[in-house]
Amino acid sequence: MSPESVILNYMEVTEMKEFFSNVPKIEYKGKNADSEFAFRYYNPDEVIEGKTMREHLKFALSYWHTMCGDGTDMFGRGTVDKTFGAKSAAKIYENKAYAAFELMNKLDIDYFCFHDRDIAPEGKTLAESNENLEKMTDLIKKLMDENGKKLLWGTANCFNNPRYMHGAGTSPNADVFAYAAAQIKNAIDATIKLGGTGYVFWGGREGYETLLNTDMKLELDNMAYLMRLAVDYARSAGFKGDFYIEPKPKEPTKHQYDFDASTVIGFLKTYGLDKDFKLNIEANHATLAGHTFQHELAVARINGFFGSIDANQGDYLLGWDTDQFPTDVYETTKCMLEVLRAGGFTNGGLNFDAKTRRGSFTPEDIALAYIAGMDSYALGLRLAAKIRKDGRLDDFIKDRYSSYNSKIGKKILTRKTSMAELEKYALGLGEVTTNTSGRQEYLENILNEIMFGI
Ligand code: XUL
Ligand code: CO
Repeated sequence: MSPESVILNYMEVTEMKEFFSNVPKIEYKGKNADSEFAFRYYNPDEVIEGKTMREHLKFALSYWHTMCGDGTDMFGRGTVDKTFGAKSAAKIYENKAYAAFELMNKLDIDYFCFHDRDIAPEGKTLAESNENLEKMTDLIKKLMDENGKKLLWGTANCFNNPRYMHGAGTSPNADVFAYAAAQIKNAIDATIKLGGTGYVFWGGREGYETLLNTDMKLELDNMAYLMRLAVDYARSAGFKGDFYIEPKPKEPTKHQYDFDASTVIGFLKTYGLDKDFKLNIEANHATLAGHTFQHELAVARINGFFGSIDANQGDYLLGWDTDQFPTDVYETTKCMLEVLRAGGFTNGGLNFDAKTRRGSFTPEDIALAYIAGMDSYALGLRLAAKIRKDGRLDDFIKDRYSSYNSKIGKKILTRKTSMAELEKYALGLGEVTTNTSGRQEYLENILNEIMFGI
């Protein structure tokens, strides 16, 4: 077999009407479903904690992975053909759009997310790129209206083109800063045109390789200024949605400035951008930063920056971003626990920033991957609600801090004490004899019992 024959070709028919012809409309069939093309746990209309699963989960398709990613890695070319049966660039991008809406319909996904260059090709000049974007957003807007689909968020790809080799807003080259600003302006216009409820800044190459050639302060100041310009422009153009920063610690640069949730919150506060931004937390970025996904979500929530989620998972043995579809139900459960604790999504949602493995190369694999991700999140939601209803874990935490409900503890909690009073109290204690067990293993067993108890 020649290498080419491995590449999957959609039928070479440009007026092709159906791109995922072996994928039927996916419906909820319950856990005894007799087909792999069914939801076992995602029942969109079922009500949990007062809202339907559809309203809780707000699933989104990631245009870049699903309509563009062809499996290319640094050791080999693509294994999947994402030209969708077309030959010319114009037709390829048109067909990507038709295929995206077909897939969203079949999977019952209401939202999508895109980078400007996912939906329309880059032209020879910025003006040409803008024109391409304008044409493609006309078509996508029409398809959104016809199919009742919504844009969760848009963004600009300011990392792929070689001009961004040293960053975009953090480039040492002022021309690159200007080009990035122009590109972001147009991506914001496209987001507004499509009624997007969010605009994301993921710091593609906003970071550095070595401090030997880097003025970190100037780069951070410039990055913040670009965000300020973007926010002010978007608000003046009528954008009512949320802005998000998506933290990631490394890759592509050795050190990405938006390292993790805490770093980003500090950055936003330093530059007075904290009123304008929330966070888009990605599972695999959290683990690359040495945190759990739940940690990053909790940091966002307790600081008032909970916004949206890039739902995927990494591989704990690998040090890079594998963007796998999320199937680890412990993780989806802990994630949905944080989402419920945050009061649910407002403008945000669950965007599958995930791709099938290079060897899963058929159109059916894409549908099966989404089904796996959606069912895993549906399970996570069901289990998170069960954990809250059970109450033992919440009660344990409440009880663990009960020493703050009376006496000196109450004075500390109500901020009504002093160093002198605390010293007097401590001297009177002799030694602390009141510590109680953290009971971690017992709590882990309760979690298992709630999740798997039969
Ligand atoms: C890269 C990543 C991006 C952002 C959008 O790691 O997650 O796809 O989600 O630019
Ligand atoms: Co992402």
